[in-house]
Amino acid sequence: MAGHDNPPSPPYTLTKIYRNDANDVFTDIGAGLTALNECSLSWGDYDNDGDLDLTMAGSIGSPNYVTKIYRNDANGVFTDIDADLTGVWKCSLSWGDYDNDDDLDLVIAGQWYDGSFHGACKVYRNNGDVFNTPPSAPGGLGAVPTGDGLTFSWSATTDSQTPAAGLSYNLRIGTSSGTDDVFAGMADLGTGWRRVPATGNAQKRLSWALKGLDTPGATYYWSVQAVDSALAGSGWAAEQSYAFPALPTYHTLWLTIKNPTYGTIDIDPNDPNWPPFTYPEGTELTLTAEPNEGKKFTKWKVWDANDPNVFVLDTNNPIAIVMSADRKVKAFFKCGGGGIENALPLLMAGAVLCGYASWRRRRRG
Ligand SMILES: [Ca+2]
Ligand SMILES: [Ca+2]
Ligand SMILES: [Ca+2]
Ligand SMILES: [Ca+2]
Repeated sequence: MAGHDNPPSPPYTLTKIYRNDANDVFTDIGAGLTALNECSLSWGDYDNDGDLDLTMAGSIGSPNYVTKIYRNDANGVFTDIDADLTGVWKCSLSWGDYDNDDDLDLVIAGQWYDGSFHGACKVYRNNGDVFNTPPSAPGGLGAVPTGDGLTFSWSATTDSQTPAAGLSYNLRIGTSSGTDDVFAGMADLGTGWRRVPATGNAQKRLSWALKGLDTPGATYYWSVQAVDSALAGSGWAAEQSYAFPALPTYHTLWLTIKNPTYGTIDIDPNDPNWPPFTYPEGTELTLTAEPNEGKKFTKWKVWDANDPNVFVLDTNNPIAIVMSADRKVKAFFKCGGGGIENALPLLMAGAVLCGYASWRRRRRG
């Protein structure tokens, strides 16, 4: 951090590095950096030795402005390399390998002064002779459904320059193989070449739970890459996919009755006219009755076909039933007075219709 403080006595500006010591403890490492105001800072491993170096620009007391690169010499020592850069304030700066030669170059923009103020926007090419190589692709990929989404995980990987703890990870997810239309990786889908000079979207995570990825019938194709401290991306790990089972969403079953008082629906798993499925435990089954020909809905009676002792009587329409076990169900609804008929679950020409019921089921998270 850098900028203007407001203590009772000087110095009024400061630039500090706070080391994250975990558990919300941050410790000033006393890096001895030039104090700046109206400034900007950016980390990047310009010398490809695997540690993050620091560039900074700003005012050291207007109208004196500097732009500096501090090389990270480990153990909290940062050395000003006296790079010959235009000093600017009210500025912005950023690392990126614009010429694709595997070292980080620098872009700066801001205001400089030579008796009057001028704007500057410059790209500085890094002419060093130590070059970065990309990390190895992560392995150990896995995805499991969790709540209303998927949790993706992978194993840490390695890099020839950046220590494993300094690597970040970048996830992509698509609805077909080789795409990232669900969650963009902002990297070439074939090679992993990074289109943005940035750490990976998963940062240092080795697993990431993303909500909203639970569409029945959808298959999600995904991969992950590692990004090193010079912002180079590895190739993509071998693509994985996770498929949610397709669920039939609606069945409209016409009820026929001889005496137009009651209707029945009977899901027979052996009946080729109806999907031969069992409703799995946890499924929410919604039954909607649509009485026909002036009849009035009055009551549901729903059996568990596996256990005739389990049934639901309900006068609400629709009703929702959560399967307490894997079950086949059998339902009747009443739309008038009289006795129950043993009707067939098929639309039969010439039969009198009481109405129809629609079934809808969905997975519960
Ligand atoms: Ca470095
Ligand atoms: Ca470069
Ligand atoms: Ca270069
Ligand atoms: Ca590297």
